[in-house]
Amino acid sequence: MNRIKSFGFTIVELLIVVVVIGILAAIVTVAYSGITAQARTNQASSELASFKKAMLAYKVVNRELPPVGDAWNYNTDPPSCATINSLIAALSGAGYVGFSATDPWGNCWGYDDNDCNTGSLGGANTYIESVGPDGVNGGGDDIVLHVSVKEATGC
Ligand SMILES: [Ca+2]
Ligand SMILES: [Ca+2]
Repeated sequence: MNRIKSFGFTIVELLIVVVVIGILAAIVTVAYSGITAQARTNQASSELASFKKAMLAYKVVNRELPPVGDAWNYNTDPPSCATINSLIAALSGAGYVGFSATDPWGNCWGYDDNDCNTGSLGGANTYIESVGPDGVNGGGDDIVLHVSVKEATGC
């Protein structure tokens, strides 16, 4: 066997060590990315729950989810930032602050308000959502939170 004089290992032994280190590094990388993805999903759910809490508190005072007397829908894919920024401004004006316009993947939250709407949009759900890791609407990874379910009356 050819031995490297200073270490006493064969080339084959060194190659095996390198391959084992590579496999371990790959396992750690995959495990870490899975943990990161789950953490982001949990963060998105937590932030959506915070939005919902503030929105329902807003409704107690204003008798309607923002905006009053109109319908907001993000209408684009991924969601435009204008709608969520308007929601954040409305909540901020009512004293509910600290909300980010973007989800953990850097896309703006989608917000579709139908609360208290009349006409064709009357009685539809109001929801706020993240389009998820894929950055587009749908695909099975969206995180959607209904804020108010079919409240078209009593507003
Ligand atoms: Ca409304
Ligand atoms: Ca998606």
